[in-house]
Amino acid sequence: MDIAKRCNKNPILRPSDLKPGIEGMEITCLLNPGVFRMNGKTWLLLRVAERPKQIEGKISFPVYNKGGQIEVLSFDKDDPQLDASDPRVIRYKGQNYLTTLSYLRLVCSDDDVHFREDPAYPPIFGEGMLESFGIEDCRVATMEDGFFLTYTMVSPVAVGVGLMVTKDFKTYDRKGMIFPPHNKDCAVFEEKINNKYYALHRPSSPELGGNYIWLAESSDRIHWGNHKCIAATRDNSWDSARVGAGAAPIKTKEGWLEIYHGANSDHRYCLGALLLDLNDPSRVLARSVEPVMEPVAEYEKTGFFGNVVFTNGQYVKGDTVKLFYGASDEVICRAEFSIKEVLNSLK
Ligand code: MAN
Repeated sequence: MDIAKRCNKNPILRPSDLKPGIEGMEITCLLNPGVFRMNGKTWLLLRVAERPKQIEGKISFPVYNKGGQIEVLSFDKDDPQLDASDPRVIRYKGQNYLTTLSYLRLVCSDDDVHFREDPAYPPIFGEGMLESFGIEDCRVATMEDGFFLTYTMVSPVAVGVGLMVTKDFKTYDRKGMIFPPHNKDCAVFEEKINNKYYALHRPSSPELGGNYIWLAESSDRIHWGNHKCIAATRDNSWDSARVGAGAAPIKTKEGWLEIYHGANSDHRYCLGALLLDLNDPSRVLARSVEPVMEPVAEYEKTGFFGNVVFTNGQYVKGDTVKLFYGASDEVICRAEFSIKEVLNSLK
């Protein structure tokens, strides 16, 4: 059952709405924004994915080299050593590469439909070897002492979770990798529970286990421990292959409500909900049997990588979750959920 109310202006942002941020590149995709409210406006921290204009018979994409400069790698499409069956990631001689380079870019809006850039807020690019394939899918936790940004660091050696802290989105304190590989989809709870910080994260365990949602605790948000698996994939279900947290859990009277993504083996990405105990978030009180949102709109079914609705950003106004999401790994959309309706769907 799909209980999302989609914005009738969707998609609200497309690659052609912005100018490329890296010289010589095109914007291929806009994806999965982090969301926060600041100065009475809604802000999206977009993941912008770029690559050079593609030439017939070749696959070319940018990476950062050891000196931190952009370098373009190029492969022949008919090279027998190349596996280019996935538009997002290719394999050549045993090494994986991303087909685009992602960085983060801020846009803001007064009406949640028309977004614009403000030159006072510069883009955030990957830095250093652990981000040489880019940075992606940033969650923004709005906390008493600043904004805590958790994002995916991608490089030839790892996919892991990085943390940056900012008070103004003009300067950033980079804390490095807080969850080592393979890990992504990290959402920090926006307040302490019994004097501890909590975060959801998604390690991958290829031999035993899989791509499951875990909970961790911390006293400083940099060092995390007491990890517990709270949601595994479910056989023969819409979330049979991978699950991962969306944005920071929403505090409700009935528990922490988390909107998460799940995919099956066909890489069809839907959203569902988890309800966690207010005092002990490792206790799962309820979980969606059916998705609360599925890729059903045309822009969710076709695009750079079709059949995807993926979220890692929202804000709450009364009973409404204003959810922003990436559709088909290409365009940015908005939908609303009634918290009451989501909670009822869990009963
Ligand atoms: C997966 C997809 C890609 C992403 C990489 C690295 O292949 O989610 O979009 O770029 O992982 O995180």
